[in-house]
Amino acid sequence: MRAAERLLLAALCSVCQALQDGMLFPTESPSREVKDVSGLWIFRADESPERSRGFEQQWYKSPLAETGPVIDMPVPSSYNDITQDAQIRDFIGWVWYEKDVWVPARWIQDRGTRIVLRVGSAHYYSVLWVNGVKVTEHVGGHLPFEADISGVLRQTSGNQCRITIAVNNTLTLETLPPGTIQYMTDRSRYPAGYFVQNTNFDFFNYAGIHRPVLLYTTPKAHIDDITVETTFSDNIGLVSFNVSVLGSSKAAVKVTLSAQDGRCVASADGSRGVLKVTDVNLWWPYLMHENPAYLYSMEVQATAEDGQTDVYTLPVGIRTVKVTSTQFLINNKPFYFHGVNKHEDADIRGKGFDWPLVVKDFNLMKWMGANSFRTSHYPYAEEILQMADRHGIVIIDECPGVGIKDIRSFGNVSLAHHLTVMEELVRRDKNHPSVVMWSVANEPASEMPPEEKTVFADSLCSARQAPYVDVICVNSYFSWYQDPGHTELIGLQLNTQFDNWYGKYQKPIIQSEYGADAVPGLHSDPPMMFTEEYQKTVLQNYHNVFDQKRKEFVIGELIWNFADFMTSQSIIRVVGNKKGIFTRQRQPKAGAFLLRERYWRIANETGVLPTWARYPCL
Ligand code: GCB
Repeated sequence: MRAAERLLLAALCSVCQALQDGMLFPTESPSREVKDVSGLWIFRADESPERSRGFEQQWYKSPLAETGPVIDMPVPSSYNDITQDAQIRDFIGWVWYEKDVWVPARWIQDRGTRIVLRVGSAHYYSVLWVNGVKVTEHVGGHLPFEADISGVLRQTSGNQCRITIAVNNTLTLETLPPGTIQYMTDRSRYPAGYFVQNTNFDFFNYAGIHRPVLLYTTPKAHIDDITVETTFSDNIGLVSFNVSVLGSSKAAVKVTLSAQDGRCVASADGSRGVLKVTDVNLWWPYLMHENPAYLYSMEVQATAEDGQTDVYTLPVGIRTVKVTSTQFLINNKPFYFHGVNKHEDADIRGKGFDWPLVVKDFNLMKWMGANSFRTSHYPYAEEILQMADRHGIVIIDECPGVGIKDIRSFGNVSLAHHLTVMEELVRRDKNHPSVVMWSVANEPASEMPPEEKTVFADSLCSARQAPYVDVICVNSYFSWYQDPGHTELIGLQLNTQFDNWYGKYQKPIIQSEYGADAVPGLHSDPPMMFTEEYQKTVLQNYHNVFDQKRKEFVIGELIWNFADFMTSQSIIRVVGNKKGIFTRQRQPKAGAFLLRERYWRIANETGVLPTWARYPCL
């Protein structure tokens, strides 16, 4: 294991460089093809004591099945809950994935075609080979990475393509989230070489290839990145765009913006410019407007000197975001976040991307009148952001800076990696109208005096960060972690919390977490901890205070959590965290009905609802 850890650290250093290329979501167009190579892969965990056998024996050089026993593994999925083997569930170190795919012959033959291999995400550190040749590596578990594999395919065995991906879930002081590997040296209690992975976050460290693996093509001269920024004045929408093209220095760029009915509403030539849209349809959040989530379609064409044209179409929502000392404004109108915190988490698949789950979750959020969610505690799949764009669900987009509690995670290497991850996140998500805020970290011990080693911090934005942020997000668990059982104290303590933060910084506040565990089906009256009645009572007490403070400077409330989720095993978790208002299988607890009533009531007070949506549950 030590070798694997060393390998991980060495790679971290080599990859900590500034980003150069864009990372547009792969879509088909007249010039681009996409081939999804997710599905059934084969898999082998490197169970050697040092986890280094795969590298020593070069498992990427030959078919994985020739190196030893392999098993089937679905992609995307975490590997942890797929088998009956606790060793696979709790595995730490390198696992190996492999799949043979066919690449269309014309992709290979046409030398003007660029072939890219893209992994939506793999947790945590990945190395990729194609036909035994290393094509890239990536540090970080929640963002995409890709490699141009045209050269490798053309040099090796043509259109047969063996993709090998080694993934290591080890977390160190310098990863995001951080962790430590602890070797247990007391031989009377632990066998030789015994180690555990320690972390300071409250969700299971699911690992594997979590999002789709795609092959896609572009012409050699291709649109590499597009950045749009939007604003409006009266009924004129303005879309500034910046297109970067790689592979040609003189490509002619043309940009066309179309309305939902296909009508062209503006166009321009050149790689930078501003499009003017008269009678603009703004992008509005769900429940704030009769026609929310309006998306234009921006088609970008780049024609290179050789006459080849690359075409990419980007959905564009025109909206503005502003923050005052007491309000959050979308399109200059006050927006109140009534929403949820989520996790990418489900039975069997762990953190694996799954369309049925995504669609079910959006249906549940809309059912309960939620207008927003936070991507606690890491970036979610881009397909989820696209859903949010299309449904008008507002997003606070969080980086995986969670559990940063150890003083040794505050050094320059950690900082450089944190900056790289933030850059990767913003590069990927900057054009989504649903994303209105970046969350840099959850509950870091940034208030910690340098000499201290570990400190418990209970607010997402701790005091040392507050001067630098636009919105203060506070997590608190009165009557749960503090004064357990005493719901009668919530009113006093929550009022004090809000008044202290606002008094000190005069910035708007979101209650970014609050809640209580409820084991579904457990009841007691008067309420006791862990029952559905207790969860409801905690929520009601918080809501009473929110209702006073939202008239002043509280701009949102996000329940912890949307659904129950898996954690590591501990004496405070009963098969995972049970603070969900839905079970892990997405069935409502009593708290879900309470929130549903509340959110629709708030929406009816503050939004402009379409007739179908008025008072659905009041
Ligand atoms: C928190 C954390 C979240 C935990 C939650 C809890 O403050 O931000 O990750 O799951 O509390 O339930 O303890």
